[in-house]
Amino acid sequence: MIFEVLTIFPGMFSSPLSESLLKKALDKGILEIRIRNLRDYTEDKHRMTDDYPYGGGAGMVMKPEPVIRAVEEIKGRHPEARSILLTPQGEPFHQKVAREMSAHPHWILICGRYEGLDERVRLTAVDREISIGDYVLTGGEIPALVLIDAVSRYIPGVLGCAGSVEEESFVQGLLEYPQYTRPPVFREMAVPEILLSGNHAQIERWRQRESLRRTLARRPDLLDRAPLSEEDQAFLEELKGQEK
Ligand code: 9D3
Repeated sequence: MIFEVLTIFPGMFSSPLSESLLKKALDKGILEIRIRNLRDYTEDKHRMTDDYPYGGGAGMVMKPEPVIRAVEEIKGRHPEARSILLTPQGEPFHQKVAREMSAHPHWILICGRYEGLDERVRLTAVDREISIGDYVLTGGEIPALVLIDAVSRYIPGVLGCAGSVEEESFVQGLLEYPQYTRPPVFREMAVPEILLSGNHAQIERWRQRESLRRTLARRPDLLDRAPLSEEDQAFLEELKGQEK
């Protein structure tokens, strides 16, 4: 999978991509990330990427030419590449979007800065617009890293064999159950007996119930969409009855 990132802050990508699983995927060659400095696509002597907004107002707007030049150059060489603009006005980013993106081999990620981007960039060079959530950031660089991280997990060979992507409880629509490791007692807090029992059927049942308990307490909205068995539903009703 190839990600081409268009940014005026290429330095923001160095350390996140030089650690952990993404670094390993880059080293293995199953992931390729090309960070492109938008200043390199300017043609004026000051290499300007922003300008004043027509109609006035605070802040600056990203000029259209460098971004459009960069996207067209990449698409000229790679006609299958698709472009995404990271913007607060975009479609909300979810696991489903990450999974869909993983089916396509070549992405161009456009990181906005300043107060926004000249509208003609959207019209000419943007295939999709994505936001990572309802909070205000300083630009699209961190959102681009979030996309790369979430999508790369779907590339075969990125995760260890331990965690098959689809197995995770979040993907099944519930929050994860509590995890424990040694020591068996820490500051008088004991690991739940059931986890030491070796009874795998009982452990599975306990974990499922803890997932349901947590999801009901913290993210009840997820329960509307989660695939729930008769037993799950009965347990949730039992929990709801215990309130007050
Ligand atoms: C002037 C009004 N601002 C809205 C409160 C405009 C604005 C433009 C650009 C505010 C923030 C940004 C920078 N953010 C992004 O480029 C961005 C973003 C975000 O801020 N939140 C969630 N997802 C994303 S994706 C790109």
